[in-house]
Amino acid sequence: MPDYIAVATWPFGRIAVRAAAELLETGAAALDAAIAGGQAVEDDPAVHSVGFGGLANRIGNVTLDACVMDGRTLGCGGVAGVENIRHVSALARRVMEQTPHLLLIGQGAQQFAIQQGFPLETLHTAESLAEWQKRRPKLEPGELIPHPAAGGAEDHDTVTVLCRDRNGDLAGCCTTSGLAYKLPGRVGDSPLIGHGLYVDNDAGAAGGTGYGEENSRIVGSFFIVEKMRAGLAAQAACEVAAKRVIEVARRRGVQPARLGFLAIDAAGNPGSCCTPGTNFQYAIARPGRVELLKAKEVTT
Ligand code: SD4
Repeated sequence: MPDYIAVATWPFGRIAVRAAAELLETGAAALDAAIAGGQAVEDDPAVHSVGFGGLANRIGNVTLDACVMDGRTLGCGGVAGVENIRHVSALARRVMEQTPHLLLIGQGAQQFAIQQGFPLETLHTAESLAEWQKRRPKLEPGELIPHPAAGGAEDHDTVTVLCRDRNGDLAGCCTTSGLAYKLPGRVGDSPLIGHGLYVDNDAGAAGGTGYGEENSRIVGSFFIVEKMRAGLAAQAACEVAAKRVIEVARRRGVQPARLGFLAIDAAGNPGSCCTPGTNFQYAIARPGRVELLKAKEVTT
């Protein structure tokens, strides 16, 4: 029986991989474990960029994005721009399992959640409201959003959880409140299959975190999984993706955005990489140990 592995983005990924490992330890499926990991972070009000207590948009609303994917079947589902529903990873799973669709957004996603028995609740905490009041950008008329490379890491942090279970199956979950102070209606990479997350048992699993527009431009997670399918190790595949982000930024004459990539190959070997200045760390759980590791930063 192969050992399990769970990896998750950022230091708060430790919360996710601990929850995932608890299930994987008992022989649970990778999909259940990945969603349990995402949900543990959604529930933590101290994590200001995911779920309850998440970062608000330009007009002060917390709107959540999430997706899930099952590497056995390529089953997947996502939700975007969802207000007042905390467990959006579980909701994305319902989209996958209970509808013929892949992505529900905004009010439609919220109505579906209510039909599925999810409670409506405020996602703000006293702290998240105060933070929004204090830090919301004071923009000139017509000015939209600060340049991607300018946003501090505290303005965008998604939890992406990738798991391989004892059966050798892969699955993943990606959940976030998205970019802080985003324009109302903005959808990032996180709820989009292939962008924020992609998983295929035959090739590997990958996820991204950071400035979503720049990840979407290269369809980062799909890109990494396809590199693994072509024979690259998870680490090499993440490095190729980070280099591609840098190349594309050069072509566009802009600074590379802060982006981190995380992957596991079909055999469960992990890899990670980030663009300059991202300071990307990720958590990893294997039987009996949880570690926090620093991702390699690619410069050329
Ligand atoms: C987004 N990728 O909405 C998300 C935000 C984020 O680390 O990751 N952050 O663009």
